[in-house]
Amino acid sequence: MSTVTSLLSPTTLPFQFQTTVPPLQFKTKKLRQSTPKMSTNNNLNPTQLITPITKLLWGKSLPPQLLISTVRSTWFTVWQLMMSQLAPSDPSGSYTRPVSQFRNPNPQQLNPNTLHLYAALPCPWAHRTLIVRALKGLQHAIDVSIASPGLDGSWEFKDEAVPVGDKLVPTRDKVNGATNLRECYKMRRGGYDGRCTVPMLWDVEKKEVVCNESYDIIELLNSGFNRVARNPDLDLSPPELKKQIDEWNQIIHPSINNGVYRCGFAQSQEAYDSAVNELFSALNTVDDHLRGSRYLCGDKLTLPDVCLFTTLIRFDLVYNVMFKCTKKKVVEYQNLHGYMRDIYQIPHVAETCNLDAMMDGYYKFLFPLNPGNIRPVMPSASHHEFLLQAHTRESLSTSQQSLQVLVT
Ligand SMILES: N[C@@H](CCC(=O)N[C@@H](CS)C(=O)NCC(=O)O)C(=O)O
Repeated sequence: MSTVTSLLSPTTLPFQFQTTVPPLQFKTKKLRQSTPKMSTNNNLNPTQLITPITKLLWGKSLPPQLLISTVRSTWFTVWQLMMSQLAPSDPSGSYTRPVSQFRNPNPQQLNPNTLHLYAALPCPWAHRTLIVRALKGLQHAIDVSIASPGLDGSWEFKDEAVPVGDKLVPTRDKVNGATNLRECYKMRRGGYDGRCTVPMLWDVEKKEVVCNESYDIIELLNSGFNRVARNPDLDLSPPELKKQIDEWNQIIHPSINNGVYRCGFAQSQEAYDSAVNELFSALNTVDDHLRGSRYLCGDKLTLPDVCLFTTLIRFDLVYNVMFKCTKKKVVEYQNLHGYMRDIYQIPHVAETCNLDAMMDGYYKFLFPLNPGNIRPVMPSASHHEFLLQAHTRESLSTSQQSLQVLVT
């Protein structure tokens, strides 16, 4: 991936330009005069450099037709190469999510006091684990290191960011002192050469990856460590709701959580059409259901609600625009937006939602889908203040039991 990224570094001209450019030697003096000064932080906007170079070589700007036809074919080829590596697809161009390598942790064999969670704020899969950790009251037992997206597409650890209110912010690697997540994965006995994804649960004593599959981690946090949890009575996956939970998971994971990625990473029109239809049909099903039910499985918040929430909170901010999930915004639905605000307002949930980090993580770092790196303005209905507005969904609850447990 770093090879692909470096091929596309902003300072590299498309290949065909390089081959057609006449030798530069005898013009270097003039070039130096007409090249704008580098800014002191080396943060030069490449267009500042390219325009004077093309003027110097051709005497004027490049003809738009030449520019467009050359860059179009070059860019499309490189985009396909890059997507095939970063977002693998089947022959029809549909995104196929790679499977996680470390699964099914056994709580009997784990000591919560030696566990450490690696997460990142833009990532919806990591976000699930941060929410369940907070709702269960496990923050004191299982500490978290929060990675930031790097320019080469990897997860990095930087110096502790200054907290904004009570929101979680990126941190350094608190247990391994690594500068990026790959280093941590590689520290396990036997090393590691696969995808280095967040969330990842790490055993500090054994220096081992315990699990890197978000649903396994939230099940573990929900029921595996009640002996140390401050909120042991909260059960987000109670046995009597297991059947409903499984049924919702079978809709929400493929069609919504992964569905938005299948829209954004589609590599053919057909693949996109099929993903986007499936996504909005699932959102309609959920919205209809939520008309008469406070949460997906009734009065009690359960794991599928947490999973749905982390996609919904990013939907209007990111997926609607960048992943082309354009049929509707969450704010336009009758029930989904109130439902999302209801969950946002559960104590400790808003702390896990760093809306700025979410926007930056996608628009500024998911380079293949937004090569210009421009971050659009945050929609007003996605602002923290708006999310705190009344939702009136309490009236759908037939009992107060679930809330009493949540508010401890
Ligand atoms: N199946 C995993 C997916 C996690 C995942 O895709 N995480 C992304 C961030 S949103 C990641 O770390 N990607 C880095 C990579 O693929 O190299 C889970 O649910 O835990």
